[in-house]
Amino acid sequence: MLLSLRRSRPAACGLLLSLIALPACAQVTTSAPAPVPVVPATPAVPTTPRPKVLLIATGGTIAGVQNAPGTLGAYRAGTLTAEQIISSVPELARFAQVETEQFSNVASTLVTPEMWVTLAKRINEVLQREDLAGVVVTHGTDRLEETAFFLYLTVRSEKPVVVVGAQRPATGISPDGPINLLAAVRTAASPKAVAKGVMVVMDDRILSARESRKLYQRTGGFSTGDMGMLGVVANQGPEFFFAPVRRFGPRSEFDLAGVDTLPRVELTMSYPGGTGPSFATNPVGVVVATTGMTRAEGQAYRTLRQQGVVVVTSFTSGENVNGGGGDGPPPTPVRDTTVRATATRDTTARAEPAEPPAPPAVTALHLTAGKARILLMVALTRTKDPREIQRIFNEY
Ligand code: DAS
Repeated sequence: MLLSLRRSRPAACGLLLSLIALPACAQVTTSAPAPVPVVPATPAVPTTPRPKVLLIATGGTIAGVQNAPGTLGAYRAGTLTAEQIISSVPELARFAQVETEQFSNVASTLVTPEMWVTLAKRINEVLQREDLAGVVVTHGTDRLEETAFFLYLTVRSEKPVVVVGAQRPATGISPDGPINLLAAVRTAASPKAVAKGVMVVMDDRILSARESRKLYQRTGGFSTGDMGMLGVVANQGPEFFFAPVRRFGPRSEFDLAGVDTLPRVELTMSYPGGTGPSFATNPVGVVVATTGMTRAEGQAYRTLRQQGVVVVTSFTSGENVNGGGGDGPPPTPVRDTTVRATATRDTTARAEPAEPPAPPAVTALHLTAGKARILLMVALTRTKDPREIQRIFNEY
């Protein structure tokens, strides 16, 4: 039932009411609804050919449905199908011919690295179609930045790939999914988006998948921080101001042919008083988020390196750029052949036995530990040499 304002009201409330003071001055009552202008449900579709975009749906809040629609209540992510999602945004037809494919329909916490591999292979395959301008992947926001970064590393095409989600369910109040989807499709359909790498489009912002992060669970929550946006989806469509310059797309060396699973890489954190991890069975690699390690942590990670585990350090904020990059000579490998001298009471130097050598640790450049883990997993499909992996971290 609709609510309307009763017209007879106290005189003092006249001007005020027409501005802001509705709750104080107006009596709210129910009456027959006023006629509402009829808005055509389907916008005029241009007769000129529109670019083809494939929407690959994986689930998430953008496909979420509530038990009590139109409330702030709980909802089930990954409920609407790809077809249902696009049919709720008729405006899409003005800008693209959208085909759909249902890859999965899950909350993104259920997306696994094996699913990344299958998804990336599928996108690489479909982008070979000459008639396809680009791909949009709909995805839950909880793990959106991870999937997008994996695709950034492994999709070897210049065509636009846009990952998009929503912070409010499709049946909620003011859902952001429809406008995000429209912006994503317009971006994927645009020649301006070619050779920009995999992008995340949320809240009219075009973000590089390398840098995009979910900072909070409200609209506007995706950001690239200091690194800035690539562009904006304005009324007239996507406008780019910047382009990424690191390795991605056709220049990526990561070929997933023959890869079905990714090497096991663990994620750890260094903290005051920390002693470092120990594993029942060693992983192939470890990424540690750290601003600096305790002695015990340093020793624990050194032992892991001695045992052949590739160790990557990432600054806790993900914002640091010191380390293995730059144009200078590569960092001197840690030789660990030093014989340490300990001063004794009678000042005679006594030699301690040398520690066994440890391969160097790898430094992540401006990557969160979560993204460094993904790059390490992908790098380990090609090499286990930490110097070569440092080269990869310097380039991507
Ligand atoms: N947190 C939800 C989302 O924002 C669910 C998910 O990630 O799938 O999409």
